[in-house]
Amino acid sequence: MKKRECLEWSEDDEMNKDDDLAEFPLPVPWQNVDAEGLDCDYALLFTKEEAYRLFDRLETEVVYLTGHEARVQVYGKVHDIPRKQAVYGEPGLNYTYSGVKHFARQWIPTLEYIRDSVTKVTGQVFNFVLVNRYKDGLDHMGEHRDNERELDPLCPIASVSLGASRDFVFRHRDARGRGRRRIEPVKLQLVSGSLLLMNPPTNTYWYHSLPRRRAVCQPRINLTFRRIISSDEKGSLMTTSTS
Ligand SMILES: O=C(O)CCC(=O)C(=O)O
Repeated sequence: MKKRECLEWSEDDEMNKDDDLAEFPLPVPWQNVDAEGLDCDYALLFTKEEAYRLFDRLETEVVYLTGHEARVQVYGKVHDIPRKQAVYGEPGLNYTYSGVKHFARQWIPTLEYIRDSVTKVTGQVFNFVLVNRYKDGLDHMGEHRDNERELDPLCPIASVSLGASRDFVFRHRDARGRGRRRIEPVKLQLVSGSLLLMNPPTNTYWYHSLPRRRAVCQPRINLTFRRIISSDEKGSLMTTSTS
C-alpha cells in the first residue's frame, strides 16, 4: 500500500523559513500574479506565530453551518460539503452559495481583527466573510467563480489562509469544455498567514479550486472577505443609474 505522507505543520520549520524575511515589515512585498484577464496580488499578511494564534482562536470561536446549510445539490443529488463553512458579516446580509442562502452571523472580534488588517494594507472595506475549514487534504473546494450577483464587482475578494499550506488552481473559462483554448492554468501555493487578492476582472474569466491533496494531514482555515451590495444599496444604485 502506498504510504500516506504527511506534510507536518511544525512551528519550528515555519519559523526557520521566516528568518530571511524577518527584516521586512509585513506585508512582505506584494507579488503580482497576472495572465489574460487574471489580476491577483499575493503577500504575507501575518507572521507564522500570529497566524498560529489566529488559527487557534478561530478553532474555538467560529460556529460552522450544519443541517441543510452544510449540504449542496449537484445534478439533483444532495451531498455534504467536503469541508466546513461559516458566514459572518454585517447584520441582515445574506449570500447565496451553491443555490443555498446563508445569513451572516454577527462579526466576532478575531474576524474583525483580520478584516481590519486586510483593510489596512489594501484600502478596501469588506462587509462579509465566508469561512472554509479543511480538516486535512481530503477536504477540498471544486472549481467555481466568485461572480454572484450580490458581490460588488469593483471590489477584490481577499483570501486569508491560516494553517496547512494548500495548492490553489485557476483555470480560464475558455480552457474548459468543448472547443477549449490552450491556456495554461495558474497554480499557487497559499501558505499560512498569506493574503491573496483576486482583483476584478479575475472572477469573470477564471475559475478557481482548492484540489484534494492526500499528503496534507493538517487543518487549514480560509477566509474570503467580500463586499456585498445589500438590496437597499442596489435600489439606490439603480435609482442613480436611471435618473
Ligand atoms: O480555501 C480556499 O483557498 C478557497 C476558497 C474559495 O475558493 C472561496 O471561498 O471561494
